Amino acid sequence: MQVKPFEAAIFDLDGVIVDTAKFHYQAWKRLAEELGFAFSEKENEQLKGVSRMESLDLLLRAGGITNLTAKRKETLASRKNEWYKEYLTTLTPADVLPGVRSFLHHLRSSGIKTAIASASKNAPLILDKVNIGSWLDVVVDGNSIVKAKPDPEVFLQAARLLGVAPFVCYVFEDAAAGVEGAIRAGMRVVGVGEEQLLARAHLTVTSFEQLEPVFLLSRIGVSDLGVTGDSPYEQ
Ligand code: B16
Ligand code: MG
Repeated sequence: MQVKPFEAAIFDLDGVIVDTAKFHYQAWKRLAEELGFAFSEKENEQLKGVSRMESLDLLLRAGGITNLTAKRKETLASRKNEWYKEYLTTLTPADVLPGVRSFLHHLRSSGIKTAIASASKNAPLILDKVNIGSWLDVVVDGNSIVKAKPDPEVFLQAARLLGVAPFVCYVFEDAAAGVEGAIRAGMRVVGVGEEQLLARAHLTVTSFEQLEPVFLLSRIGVSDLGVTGDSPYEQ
């Protein structure tokens, strides 16, 4: 198998660069409780990477709530977002996940381009609070896309703005919807989190600390990551 070049790294934000996924869960759980039902961490897994309004629909379905008007849904989503933003006030540069800064540093010093591809409309606020904007070439977020993950739009837009082809990109994702979107974009995907939840990723790690030695120092490609057989990325 021919090894594809690695020219760009595209990162999801919530749950990959910074642990804001826990704040989303806290806010959705609070909303569920206010509406009179419990919402587990397992149920929350499907909301990861999915847009705010789609997340609300999934939450309401989990609680057996149907037939809400669009206006009521807007109100509930805004309420959740206000709580979420309240939790974000505690965010500082120290909340960037372990190994992320060092990984970004190595990427950039190896000439690899970097981007964020997030479904979140709060991405600019988060990036500002954790102060990593200067490590990134491009940011695409929920304010500039029409179709949410698992649609590949956010990843393709990031590659286009970076000026690279999809097959030279690696995507780093913590959500099944994001892994699927990156695969549909024709990119290679590293899942960050639990392997059984991210089964479609080409490789899964629990942290960037674990990834850095294998990934960067040797500048390896797909075959070295154990992806063999009829890869859609083979040319
Ligand atoms: P907001 P990511 C996603 O961000 C989150 O994973 C998902 O839980 C959230 O619903 C979505 O952003 C929209 O976020 O309500 O802040 O616009 O993981 O794609 O960086
Ligand atoms: Mg995420």
